[in-house]
Amino acid sequence: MTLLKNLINRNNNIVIQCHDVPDADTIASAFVLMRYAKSQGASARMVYSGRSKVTKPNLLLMLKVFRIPLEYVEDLPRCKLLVTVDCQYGAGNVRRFDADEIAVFDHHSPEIPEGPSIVINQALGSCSTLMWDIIRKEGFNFEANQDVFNALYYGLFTDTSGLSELRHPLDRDLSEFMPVNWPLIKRLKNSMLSKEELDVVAGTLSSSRLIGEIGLLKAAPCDPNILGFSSDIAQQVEQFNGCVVYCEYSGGLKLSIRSSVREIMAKDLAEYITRSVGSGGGNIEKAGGYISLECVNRAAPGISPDDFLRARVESYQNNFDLVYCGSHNIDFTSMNLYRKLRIPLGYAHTTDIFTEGAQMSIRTLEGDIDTAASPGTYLMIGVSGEVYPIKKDRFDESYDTLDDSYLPEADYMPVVSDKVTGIKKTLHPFSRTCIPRGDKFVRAAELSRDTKVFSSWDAEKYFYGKAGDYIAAPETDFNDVYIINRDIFFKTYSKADQ
Ligand SMILES: [Mn+2]
Repeated sequence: MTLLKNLINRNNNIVIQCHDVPDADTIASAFVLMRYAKSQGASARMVYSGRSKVTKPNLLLMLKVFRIPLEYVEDLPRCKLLVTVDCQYGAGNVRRFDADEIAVFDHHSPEIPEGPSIVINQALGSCSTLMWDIIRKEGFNFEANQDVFNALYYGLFTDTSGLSELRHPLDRDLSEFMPVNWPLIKRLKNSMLSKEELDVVAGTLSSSRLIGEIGLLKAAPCDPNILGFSSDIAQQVEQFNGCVVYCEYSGGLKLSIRSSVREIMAKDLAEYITRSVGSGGGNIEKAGGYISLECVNRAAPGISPDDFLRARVESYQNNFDLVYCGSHNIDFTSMNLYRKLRIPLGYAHTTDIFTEGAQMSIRTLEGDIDTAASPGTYLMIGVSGEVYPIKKDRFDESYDTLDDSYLPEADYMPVVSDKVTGIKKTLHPFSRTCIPRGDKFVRAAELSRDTKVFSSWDAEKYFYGKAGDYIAAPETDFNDVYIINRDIFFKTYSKADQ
């Protein structure tokens, strides 16, 4: 029996708790859980606590239009089962109440020990995504509960700055699951700001400093949406090639990050700034992150969080190399020679998956890749589940095929969808095994500094190598530079005699 069914079967009276200072994500997560519990014959109530009641105009509107019975409580009598959503029981952002049994559903970094009823997936952009994924797998009828779906969509929408910071393929899957009541979402979306918050935005914008070529702006403590809103404005400033807007937020600093040039991808800047002191992610132009004060104090005792952040923004700009394919001066000839191991990889015929001509989108952990189904195009599946299209001619000269199916050791099995019909298929049933033919040699070296490689065929993205990853080029063409992830490098290459 699944965790959720089990919890509900054993407890017919459930208390679902949102975090203090609730947001749309925690409210939507509690709402779907309450509706699901009721569909299973259990009764549930939704509560939140903390120092203040909800005042944000969009949230008041959300509670009203979906008729969500969210109760503010100062105290809560001991209950049998307490479920916290979008937060972790015992953490600083949720008031602690007594209960016989605790369950947790969240998508923030884990702050509590693991347990049988603790479900935390920090790869997801919203807790709404987590709840939707769990509850749809229980066979819940979303068609008959459109209000719940609209609430979840809005939860995801607000936690990802209007879907612009979708992190995980499941976030995208939720955003496309069913038609949404867009006029309603639009109304909610345009009730974001109170007059007081407009003043916070004004204060933030007047605090801007230029660090190297990146704008750094500090906001008074505010809702993350206000940060995102301010950073959307700062992004458009000519002198800023990127910007970082931040404020103090529940035991740390909350960051909103934007990029305006090819040389900076917002998600990499977010990851760099928060490395080992928090978490960060997003996409090319927009990203978000969080730095924990406790981690900063440990990593840099005596340094204020503001100075720490400033130093990170500075060092990001000084600590990576740029490599432009076709015009670099890297000395590959002096690097070690490596042979590509003949280990099995996966491949799939695009026309086995969809009919010829279909426009397809491949959803992978690295993002979406678009291509058309054609007899001349195959998909390659790497040892870690990475997917990329390859021309049939190139494939035929490089690989021998086997009849076995292929299953990589991947966290997320790639999904392909027809962009017109929306039909989605898992790649696994179509994948077969192939083995690299002949000997492929590359010159490669370990990176001592973070490096960005700009290829000639992608004007928007670059390959990002962290120190410790490998930079490589085929023995036959030193202009075809690429980065190989350290783990994948050791799995797929071995040192060759010079
Ligand atoms: Mn959330």
